[in-house]
Amino acid sequence: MNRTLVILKPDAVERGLVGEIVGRLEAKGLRLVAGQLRTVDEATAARHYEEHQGKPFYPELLSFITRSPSMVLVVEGPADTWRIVRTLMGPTDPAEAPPGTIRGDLGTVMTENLVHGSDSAQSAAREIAIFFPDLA
Ligand code: 3AN
Repeated sequence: MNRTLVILKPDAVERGLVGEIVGRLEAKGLRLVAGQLRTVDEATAARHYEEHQGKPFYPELLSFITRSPSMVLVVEGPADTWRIVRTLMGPTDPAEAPPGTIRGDLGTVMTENLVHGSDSAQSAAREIAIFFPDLA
């Protein structure tokens, strides 16, 4: 079995879409391993988004992810579970995400795109260690 990190971001929690999104992950056949509703602090957000430090959208990204609670999950499935989650999420920009995907069905703008999923097996291991060190 293979694990990946999923964050239902503040917009998803604020809009009451946690059940909808978790339902899609479960309906696909992925299993919840860990889950925590938490307000991500700035230091944790900076570790998580270190690849984006210095980019023009970084300050907005940090203030968005820290503004209110996120639902942080670890999900488990077969090989390359990170890829399965990314397919369910759709592309980063909800305006381009096709219907049937989480972002395509539920989002409109890039800055509030509902969900994060690790983008490789290596990222999954790194990000699970940041949010759930006991699982690493
Ligand atoms: P994804 O969330 O699809 O993995 P990343 O990791 O490239 O996308 O970006 C992380 C987050 O940064 C995105 N979810 C989005 O909120 C924000 N972001 C990425 N690129 C841009 C951009 N060009 N303009 C504004 N926000 C962006």
